[in-house]
Amino acid sequence: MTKSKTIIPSTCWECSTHCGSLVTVEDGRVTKVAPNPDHPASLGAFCVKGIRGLPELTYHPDRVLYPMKRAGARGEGKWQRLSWDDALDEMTDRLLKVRAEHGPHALCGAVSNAHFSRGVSLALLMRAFGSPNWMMNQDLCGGCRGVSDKLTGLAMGSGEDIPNASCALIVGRNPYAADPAQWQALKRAKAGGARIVTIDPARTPAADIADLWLQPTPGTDAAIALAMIDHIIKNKLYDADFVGKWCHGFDALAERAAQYPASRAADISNVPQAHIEQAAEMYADGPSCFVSGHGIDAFSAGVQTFRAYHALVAISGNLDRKGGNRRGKRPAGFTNYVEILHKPEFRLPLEAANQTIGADQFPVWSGPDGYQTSCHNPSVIEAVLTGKPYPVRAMYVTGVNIVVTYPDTRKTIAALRSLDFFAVGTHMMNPTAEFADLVLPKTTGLEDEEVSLEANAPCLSLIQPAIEPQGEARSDFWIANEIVERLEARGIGEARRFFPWRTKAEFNAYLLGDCGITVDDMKETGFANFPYELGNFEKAGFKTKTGKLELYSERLAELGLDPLPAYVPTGPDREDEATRTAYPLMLLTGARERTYHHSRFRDQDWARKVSPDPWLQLHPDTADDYGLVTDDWVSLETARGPGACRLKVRVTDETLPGVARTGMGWWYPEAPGPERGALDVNINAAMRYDGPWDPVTGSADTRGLSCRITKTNAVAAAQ
Ligand SMILES: Nc1nc2c(c(=O)[nH]1)N[C@H]1C(S)=C(S)[C@@H](COP(=O)(O)OP(=O)(O)OC[C@H]3O[C@@H](n4cnc5c(=O)[nH]c(N)nc54)[C@H](O)[C@@H]3O)O[C@H]1N2
Ligand SMILES: Nc1nc2c(c(=O)[nH]1)N[C@H]1C(S)=C(S)[C@@H](COP(=O)(O)OP(=O)(O)OC[C@H]3O[C@@H](n4cnc5c(=O)[nH]c(N)nc54)[C@H](O)[C@@H]3O)O[C@H]1N2
Ligand code: SF4
Ligand SMILES: [Mo]
Repeated sequence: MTKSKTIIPSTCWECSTHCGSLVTVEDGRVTKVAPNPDHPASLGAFCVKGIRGLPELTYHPDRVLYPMKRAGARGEGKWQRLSWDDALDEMTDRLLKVRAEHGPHALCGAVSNAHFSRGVSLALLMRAFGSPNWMMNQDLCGGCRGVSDKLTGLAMGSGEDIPNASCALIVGRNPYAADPAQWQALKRAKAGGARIVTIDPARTPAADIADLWLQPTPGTDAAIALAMIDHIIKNKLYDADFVGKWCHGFDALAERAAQYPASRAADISNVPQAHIEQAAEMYADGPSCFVSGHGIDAFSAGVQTFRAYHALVAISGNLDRKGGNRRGKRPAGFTNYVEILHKPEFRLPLEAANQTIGADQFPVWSGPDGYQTSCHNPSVIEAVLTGKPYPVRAMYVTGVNIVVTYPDTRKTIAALRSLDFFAVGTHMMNPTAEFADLVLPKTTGLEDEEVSLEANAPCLSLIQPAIEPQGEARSDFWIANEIVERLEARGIGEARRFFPWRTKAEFNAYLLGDCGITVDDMKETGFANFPYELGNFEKAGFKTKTGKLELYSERLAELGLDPLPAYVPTGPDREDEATRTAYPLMLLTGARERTYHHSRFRDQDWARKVSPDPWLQLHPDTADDYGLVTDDWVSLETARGPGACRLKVRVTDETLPGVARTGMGWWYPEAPGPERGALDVNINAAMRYDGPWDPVTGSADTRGLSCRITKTNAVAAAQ
């Protein structure tokens, strides 16, 4: 007989969609996670990762529930349980020892992003030790979009107002797999008569529902965007009033775009000229929103590609109007996570901050003036291995599986193996945690409280703890605070300056400030709406040097970089003839699957039943050339790559001939440690991280690489 049953409105934080959830708790145990149809951003959208992945992670029999210390050699898989007090004392002392020997900069943190409290907690903890160094994986994710958005002055993030759009331009985004709320909104808009234009080399569901699908050669999107701009300008389809009032550098942009007439872009991209012109006309006949994704981000021309699309948004007047792309909204008095990192009171002295690894080469990305103040990751890995520009000897990695998700797995492992001290916060043992000296158990999204500002409603969301943490799991915030307490106890009083909150409740109250909404206000529904104004450009302004939207970027000009959007050839276009012949296919990585979140849930049976192995899509003509059929295994190598990766062929005309398209994040929890398949089925084992890099963000190419495949008879190690 059930004694108690409650339904708690919360928010799923397994991905950045942040769907509103309803969590059923019976007798202290979560028995169901379901969508919250009332949530203003997700509107009832949800996915299997929230329904199954999160509860199964929380109750997984192999979950890390206690702090553990390495009992054998590094990576040997021998562990010894220890108390939190001992774990935290040891971590503090080991980090202080490295600091004493090599200076504060020898400490570095790593986290996935700064969208939750864990990013801020980690970055501020490093600052409490005096180190400006922390890594996040945005260079591999949405960093090029973020930086272009900032440089241009749009401040819109994604901000798509799909429900009110007459046209949605979807570029390099697979919302069917990546974002159920966005996908639902697009399907609704389509049913309501909106037109969809999709630009993707693969035939995704978003291409299937499109009124016009452009299938470009990967990496050529900037040429298409510039041609669309050219067509729009030449046919006077732009918003002249908006441009006159708010844009800087229109004539220079027009001149640049004129170098890319649709006929030239057609040659570059292999998309028919008429389709490029049609796409321009459909987008110009707005209101239109720009729906962008990872397919044009995270590569060595990512910022310029986004600059071209962002210029299109600006000149068409689709910024911050109904049906366009909304600028970031928030209730007055609310502080967002990333802002904390830029506030003077939480900053290290400038001389220390200037030493952030990467700040000299990528000042718009790294260091005090950088996007999120974090490091350039590949330069950190290099610093660990070479001691240049200075030694990095200790790391604390939490909520990111860098062995699997950073390119060049062997190099990452070599770096981790060489550290003096390495701690990992995680829920499950994964290939990164396997190399740790200390493993700390983290709370899941069913056990923690978090406040979040949602771009897509806009609204505030609350993640409510539905249950007590399993075992001795603790939040990243709690861990950071405990270490800061120990620093104070060891006489490092200034540490507290960077971490003035002692509880998560205090921290959340700080975020909410005097915005008029409290955590209690959100407990009943899981969210709170707030009023906002559209198109308030006079009041909100543009945070650029000229105070206008910079089609011509003064900051890029100052840095000696191209101030105007440009098409920069990447991938095979940069290779010599011999390399192109030896590596004749073009590799696309990162295709999302509904079942997994990057490297997560590989340890859940239901997910492995749906998708047991990493696949490689090949066009039937390409498969024929190699004599391959679906379910054959191949070994894939990239030009000058560090190794091979095994993938299972899937023959499909969804992808272009000559293109090899795969996902990311594969490892086999059941395979032998410490790598657990990370050097076998993980695409990053076959990829480089040492450039070419985007000149602004330092992003390496996660797609568009020249590669070759050979049939292999070896079956998966795990089978
Ligand atoms: N289920 C699930 N959802 C997720 C995630 C997950 O792991 N699993 N991860 C989340 C995260 S962090 C991210 S960053 C997003 C990523 O999700 P998306 O933003 O959708 O990115 P991708 O799936 O990498 O690529 C999107 C599309 O870009 C196309 N593409 C590849 N190269 C090019 C190109 O050169 N030009 C153009 N126009 N298109 C190209 C690909 O074919 C693909 O269909 O998903 C988020 N949502
Ligand atoms: N070659 C290639 N590499 C890529 C990409 C690509 O497309 N191609 N994509 C890049 C992108 S866009 C991204 S965002 C990164 C992702 O890289 P990661 O952030 O490393 O990926 P995840 O597997 O999502 O997260 C890893 C760890 O996060 C921890 N974690 C923290 N909080 C939570 C939580 O609340 N729930 C759960 N379940 N786990 C949590 C878990 O311990 C998990 O092991 O990879 C990047 N790497
Ligand atoms: S899309 Fe899925 S994983 Fe992401 S927040 Fe929504 S339910 Fe959670
Ligand atoms: Mo991402």
